[in-house]
Parts: sequence; structure tokens; C-alpha cells
Amino acid sequence: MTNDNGSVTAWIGLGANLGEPQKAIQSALRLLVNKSGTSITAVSSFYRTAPVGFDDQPDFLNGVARIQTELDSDVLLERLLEIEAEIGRIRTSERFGPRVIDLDLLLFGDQIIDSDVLLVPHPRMQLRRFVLEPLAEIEGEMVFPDGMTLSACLRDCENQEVTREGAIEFSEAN
Ligand code: PH2
Ligand code: MG
Ligand code: MG
Repeated sequence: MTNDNGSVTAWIGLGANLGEPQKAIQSALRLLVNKSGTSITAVSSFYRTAPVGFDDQPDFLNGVARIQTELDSDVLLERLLEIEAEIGRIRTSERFGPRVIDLDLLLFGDQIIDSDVLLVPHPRMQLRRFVLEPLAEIEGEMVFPDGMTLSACLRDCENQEVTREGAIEFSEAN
């Protein structure tokens, strides 16, 4: 899945449930394209989603973006962490707790990456409707690197609450 020009198609999961989630997601997308070597080729709608993993927190706003990037996966991860920090995320030890912005590298081409800092495909994406539903909106069907299909994963988590809220509008200008 590396293109002729050496760039890779990757998918980013966006989520937020503190502060102003819609603004945070729009800012994250703008910062992502303003960092060199990355363009956004598709963005899903926003979805309002019930928290998964730790129930006692506000609903999330979630979405997924498809990007085209010339960055290595490690460098892309660093950029995502920088953008999270720039938007005001302070990391705590609470693993599934509330956050002003969360940017997860879901898929990096069809690569399987298992390093000290990065696990791709994202290890829980196939279990989470808040990822799969927006992904299906922009991609239709997909086969993941392990051979599982998006539609089969989605069928298995249909009971998780996810409601489409509307289009994500963002501008590339500062
Ligand atoms: N992120 C988590 C934990 N739980 N639940 C929803 N609905 N959306 C998220 O983005 C989310 C979550 C950890 O990253
Ligand atoms: Mg996450
Ligand atoms: Mg994360």
C-alpha cells in the first residue's frame, strides 16, 4: 500500500469528550494538514458515542480521517502526540478516561507494526463501533491486515451506542 511516490495511506481515529470536542477535532485536522508531508483524503461525519471501557464519563464525539502521508509511522505518531499536546491534552495514568482530544493511528497502509511505541493496527479498533462506524462511512467494506472484514467486526459490536451527528467541517487555513 505504498504509493509510487513513497507515500502511505493511513487512517486516524479522532475522539474527544471534555471541553469543546467539536472544536478540538476540527483543530486536530487542521494541524494535521499543516504539518509537512500529510494530506487528508477523506473525513467521516461526527458521531456521538457512549463511552467504552470506563462508563462514568461524558459521551464522546468520534470520527475517522483517511490521510496520505510521507512520514514514517514513528514520526507520524510523534506528530499526533504533538497535536494532542498543542490542543491541551495532559496525559494522566487513567487509561480509558476523559480527554480533550485523542488521535489514534488505526491503520498504516496494510502494515503490521509491533514496536516499543506503536501497535498497528490499533489493538482495539475491531471491537469498537465508535471507530468502525465512521470508518465504514468513508470506506464501505475493508479487509484488515489480519484478514478480518470491517463488516464482520461491525456486526459483532452493533449493541454499542453510536449516533451520527453531522458533517465535520474544517478548514486548512490557520
Ligand atoms: N476512547 C477511549 C476509551 N473509550 N469511548 C468512546 N465512545 N470513544 C472513544 O474515543 C474512547 C472511548 C480510549 O482512547
Ligand atoms: Mg483512543
Ligand atoms: Mg490514544
